[in-house]
Amino acid sequence: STFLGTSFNACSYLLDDRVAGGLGDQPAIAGPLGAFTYAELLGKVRDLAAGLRALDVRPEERIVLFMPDGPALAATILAAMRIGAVPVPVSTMQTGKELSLVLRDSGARVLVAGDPFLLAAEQAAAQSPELRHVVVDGHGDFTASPSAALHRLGDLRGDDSEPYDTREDSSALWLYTSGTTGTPKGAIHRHANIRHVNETFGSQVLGITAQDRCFSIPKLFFAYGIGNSLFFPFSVGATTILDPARPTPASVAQRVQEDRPTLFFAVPTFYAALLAADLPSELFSSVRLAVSAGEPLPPELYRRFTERFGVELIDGIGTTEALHIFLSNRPGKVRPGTTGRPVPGYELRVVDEHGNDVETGTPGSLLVKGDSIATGYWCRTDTTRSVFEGHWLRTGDTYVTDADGYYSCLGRTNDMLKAGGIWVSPTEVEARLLEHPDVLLAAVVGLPDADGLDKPVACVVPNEGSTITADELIEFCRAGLASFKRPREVLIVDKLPTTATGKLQRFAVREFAAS
Ligand code: 3SK
Repeated sequence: STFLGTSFNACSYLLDDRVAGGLGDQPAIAGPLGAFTYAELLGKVRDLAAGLRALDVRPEERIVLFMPDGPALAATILAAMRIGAVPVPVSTMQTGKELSLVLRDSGARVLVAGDPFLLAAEQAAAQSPELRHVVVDGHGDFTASPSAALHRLGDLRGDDSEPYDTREDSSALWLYTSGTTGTPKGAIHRHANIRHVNETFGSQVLGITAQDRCFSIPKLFFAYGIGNSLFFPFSVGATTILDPARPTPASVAQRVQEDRPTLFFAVPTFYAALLAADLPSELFSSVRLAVSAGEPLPPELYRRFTERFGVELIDGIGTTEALHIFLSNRPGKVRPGTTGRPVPGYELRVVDEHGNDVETGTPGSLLVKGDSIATGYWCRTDTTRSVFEGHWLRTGDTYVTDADGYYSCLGRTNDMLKAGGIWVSPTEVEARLLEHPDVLLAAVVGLPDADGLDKPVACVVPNEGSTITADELIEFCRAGLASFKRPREVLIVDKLPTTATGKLQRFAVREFAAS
């Protein structure tokens, strides 16, 4: 009935349809945690779906997934979608405290946690009174929280033949992001959003086919990663290479040599790390196309990577709120130092502070419209209303276009920064520094490193008489924050630049720290 909207379930579309279309024997997943054909994966997903239903998980209920990349995480995401529940894959770089905030914010009653992240999961579960079930993947010990029953993922099974009748507009996936404002918030994605990113970037920019093998450095808990490693390959019957390892040039080189990807995805910081490592120039000979996103790719990195490894590299930009890339260079038509042109299926605008379109060559705020835009943030009405304007999403980036229609990023419109393609809130790092008894004032800004990529740098005013050192403060941040948020440099100063009303002048901090 039109009253209920059009039926569409992302799990059936990504998995059942491949098996029904004759690709059951095609490899769906490769990598160190196991290989699965599409038919085998569907069997696993049905088991998990039945097991989750047996735990009384209802449609629309959130299930937080704190797991490494591998078949278990992919299958659990799909199983949750299959029963109309909402998978919330979250960063495994989080501390137990950060995870507990997400558990409480999302109202999840079920947490699925995998080795080797059980300790942080245990701490989080102990602080999350609404949790009813913790499902553990792996053999590690886990002390259940007072409110939650403990289960093993391998024991979840049953016969779940039919996917739940979700609609195009039903919630399919939440992704937590601290972009745009600094506080983590859950962006709500519909089942239909997943189809849209496949039909746009996946099909029209990557040109993905069943012969492709995708390998993404960003993990499945990132919007960038879940598109690269799950949505694009499964939309055509291609293979995804899932690696639980924390990526280093050595671990990636091994994975590439063993699993021979054809599509490779990373962020500029990782391309810089690959170039700095001693790797054979033929390492990427199986790769037909490399993709960069997360932060702008400096033209020098583009040149060095393409010359050294002989692989085309396209730079694009997406946001968690748009689910994937909506502006991108195209293979064979790259203009280094730009983010390329709009991906078909998206409209872009560059506007001034009054919301009027600016002329070509004039900087303005970038807005995007397309069918993969999130419906909003969970329980953040004010922020939702300022970031989502009708059909348009405010990206928070300042852009300029040229006469040929290429877009170039000039930076963020606010103070947020990205390190290694991941959002870092300066205020969160400052708050951590201020927890140190020797710190009086702190200001954090993003400054380019030797490769031209932004990293957090702090200016700190210590308390009188303190002999605290920069290294001690960096270690203090590493201990209390996800490690990528730690300042890479701390400058000890006598005072911070402020306005007459005492407001921090972040631009002046940036100028000072850069000098
Ligand atoms: O940061 C990006 O450029 C990005 C790309 C794809 C999907 C999601 C994001 C945040």
